[in-house]
Amino acid sequence: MGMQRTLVIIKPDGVQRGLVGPILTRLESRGLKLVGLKLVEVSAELAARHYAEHLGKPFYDGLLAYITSGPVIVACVEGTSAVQMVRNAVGATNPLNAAPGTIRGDLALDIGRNLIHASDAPETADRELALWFTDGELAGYKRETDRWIFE
Ligand code: D4T
Repeated sequence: MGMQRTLVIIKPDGVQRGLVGPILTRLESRGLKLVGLKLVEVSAELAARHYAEHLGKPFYDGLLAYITSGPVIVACVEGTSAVQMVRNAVGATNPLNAAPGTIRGDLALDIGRNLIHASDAPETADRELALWFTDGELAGYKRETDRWIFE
């Protein structure tokens, strides 16, 4: 698979627990390129648009309260098969089932405080990136290290 961009959100617990650096380091160290990064205080409206697919589910209200409970870090990362790559690095939705070595498997305990969001498919990534970033906030640039990361 070729180059993809995907959306990552470090949720309010990640910011509060001082895990922004460690989480971004894992993604950067993998070779993924940061093309967008900002801190956002999430409005109820944006939260509802982001989690529209979960409307009506029993955990919906708690999910919206959680994501709006403090600032989040939103990132766009780019790399080969970035969508699946980041999902694998993040681990299962419920940290109980997240493999050791994954972000949730190493740093989280509870499904309602699972630290991080990552887009689950390329089409979702396109939709979510448009929701969280304007085109002008995403940078197109080359890294000198790219030839050491991509064949
Ligand atoms: P996000 O979207 O936050 O990256 O999580 P996932 O992609 O891994 O999982 P999801 O969309 O199925 O769930 C979204 C969000 O809802 C919370 N959740 C989920 C919950 O609190 N209770 C539940 O039973 C489920 C299924 C956790 C993640």
